[in-house]
Amino acid sequence: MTAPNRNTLWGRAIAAELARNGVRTVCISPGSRSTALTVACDEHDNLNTVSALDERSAAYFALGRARRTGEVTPLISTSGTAAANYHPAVIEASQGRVPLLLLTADRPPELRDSGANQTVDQEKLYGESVRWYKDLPEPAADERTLRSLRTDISRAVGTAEGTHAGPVHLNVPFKKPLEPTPVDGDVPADLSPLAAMGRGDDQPFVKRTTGEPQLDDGDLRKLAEEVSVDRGLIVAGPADPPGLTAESVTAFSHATGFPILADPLSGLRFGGHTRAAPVIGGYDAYVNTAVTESWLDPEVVVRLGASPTSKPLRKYLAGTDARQLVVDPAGAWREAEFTATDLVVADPDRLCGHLSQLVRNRGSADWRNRWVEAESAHSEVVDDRAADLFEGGILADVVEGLPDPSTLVVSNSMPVRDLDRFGGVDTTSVTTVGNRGASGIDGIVSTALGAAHGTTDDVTLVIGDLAYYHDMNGLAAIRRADVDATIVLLNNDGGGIFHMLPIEEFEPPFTDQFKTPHGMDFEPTGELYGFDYRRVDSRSAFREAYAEAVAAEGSQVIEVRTDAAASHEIRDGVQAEVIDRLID
Ligand SMILES: Cc1ncc(C[n+]2csc(CCOP(=O)(O)OP(=O)(O)O)c2C)c(N)n1
Ligand SMILES: [Mg+2]
Repeated sequence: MTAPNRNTLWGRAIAAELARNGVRTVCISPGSRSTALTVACDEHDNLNTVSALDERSAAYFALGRARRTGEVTPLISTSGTAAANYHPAVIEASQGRVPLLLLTADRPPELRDSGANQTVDQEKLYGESVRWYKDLPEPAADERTLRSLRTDISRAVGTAEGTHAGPVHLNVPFKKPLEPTPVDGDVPADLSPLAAMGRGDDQPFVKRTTGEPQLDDGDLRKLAEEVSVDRGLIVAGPADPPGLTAESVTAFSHATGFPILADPLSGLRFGGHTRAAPVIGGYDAYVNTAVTESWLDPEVVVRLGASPTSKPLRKYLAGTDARQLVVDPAGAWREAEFTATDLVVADPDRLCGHLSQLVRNRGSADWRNRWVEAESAHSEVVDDRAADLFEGGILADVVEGLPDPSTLVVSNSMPVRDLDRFGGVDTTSVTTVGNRGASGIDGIVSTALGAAHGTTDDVTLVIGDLAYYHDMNGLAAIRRADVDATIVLLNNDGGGIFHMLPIEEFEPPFTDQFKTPHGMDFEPTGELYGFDYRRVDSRSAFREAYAEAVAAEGSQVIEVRTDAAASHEIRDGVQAEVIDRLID
C-alpha cells in the first residue's frame, strides 16, 4: 500500500487496526491537527463515524454508547483545550469501567512549551483516570515504528475492554502536512506489506485471548459451604458494562434461597426472570428503619457490582454483623462503608453459576418471605399514589409504560433515586443506564443519545432541569447522529435534591446558592434541536403523553413541572405508610 505521506499512512494504520480489533464507531470532533485520523476513520469501510461539534458532549456520547454496548468507543480530537473537554467523561468512564479510547492529536514535541498556537501540555492529561497512556511516536514510515503503532492499537483496545475496563489515552503528534497531500519519498516504496498494511484477512496485528477470573475448585467449595446459611442476601449494585446475567444470579438465588436486592442500575430489576426469582426493588423505602430493626440480621451478604445507589441500603448493610463478600472481577474495593469481610476476585456471573451448583442448603423461607411481603406492601402503597403528581410517581409511570424491550437512562440527582424507590420490579426487558461512577449531572443528555446509538431498543431518558440545562448541547446528536429518544424532563426549577439536606434550613443561602431556581423555559430547545416538545401537568396526562411519545417516530421531550418540596413530602409519606404497614 502506498500513501501520499507518512501522516496519512499513520492515520490509516490506526483506523485499520481499530476496525480489526472490533471497533465499529468512532466519535470525531472537528479540528485540524487530527486531520489524518479523521480522514482515515471517515474513509474506512468498516468504521462508522459520528461527528460531534463539542468535545464534552462527544465524550459523553461515546461513554453512553460504550456503556450500553460494552464496545470500545474511540474519540478523536484536535490539540489544546479540545482534549481537556473530554476529561469529565473520562473520569466517569474510569470509575464506571467504561471502555473509551481517547485519540488526542498533538503538535510535534519541539513545539510543546514553545508558545506555539493551540498547544497545551497533553502529557498524561487525564492523570490516573486512564488505564493506559502513551505518547505515540511521531509518524514514521519504517518497519519498526509501524509495528509498534499497530501493536499499540491492539494493546489500547485490549486494555480498554479488559477485566478492569476503562479509558485509554493515546496522544498522537503530527507535523504538517496534515492533509493527504503527496510528499515525494515520504513513504518508501519498499516498505513491507506487514508494516504498511498489517495482517491479511482483517486480523488485528496482535490477537488477544483473555478469560474472566474465576476461583479454583477448592475455594469454590469452601465458599459454597460458607454461603449455605439460613439468612442471606444477594445485593446487586450498579453493574459494570455489559451487565450482570440474570440467569446466573437467579440460579444462585434459587440455590441459596437468598432474595436479590437489585439496584435500578444492576440490570436485574427488570426482565422475565423477575416472574420466578425473589427480586426486591422497594428496599430503599423500608430498610434501616423500624421495619428491619425488628428483623434478624442476615448472616451472609453477597455483593455484586458497584456500591448500591440506595443510602438506606448501604447504611442497613453497614449496621448488620453479616459476613459481607464483595465480588469484584478486577479485585477493586468498592465498599465505602468498610464493612466488607471478604473480597472475592472473580467474574460475578461465573461465580454465581458455579456456586449455584455447589450450594447444598436452601435458606429460610421465613426470611425470604419477609422481603417478599415488604415488597408487596411497598408496591401497594406506591400504586395508591397513582393520581398524585410527584417526581417519584412519574418514574413509576415510565416503568409502567416502557415498551419491551427498552433502554432507560436515568439522570443523577433524584431521577435515579426515584427509579430506585418507585420504579418497582417489572417483567419488561429493560436495560438501565446511569452515570454512577462519579455521579455528575453533566453529560447526561449525551450519554442517553450515545446509548441510543448503540441499541435498537426504544430509549427513554428521565432527567432533571439542571442536568438538562448542563448538556443542552448534547441534543444536537439527535440530528447529527440520527438517534431518537423520549426525554422526560422533570422540571422542578432547580436542584430539588438539596431539600434533602440540612442546608434547606439555612435561608439565605439555600434558595439562591443551592436550589438555584432559574425560571428557564426549555420549550425553544425543541425548535433548535428538532423535536416535539410538550408540557403536561398531571399524572394521567403524563401517562397519555408518554404512551404517544414512545409510539411516535422521532424524538420528543415531555416536560413535567413539579414542586420539589411537595415531591419530597410525598416521598416521605410513602415511606411512612410502608413502614406503618410493615410494623403493624
Ligand atoms: C457536574 C456536577 N455539578 C454539580 C453537581 C452537584 N449536584 C448534584 S444534584 C444537583 C442538582 C441537580 O438538579 P436537577 O438536575 O434539576 O435534578 P433534581 O435535583 O431537581 O432532581 C447538583 C447541582 C453534580 N453532581 N455534578
Ligand atoms: Mg431539578
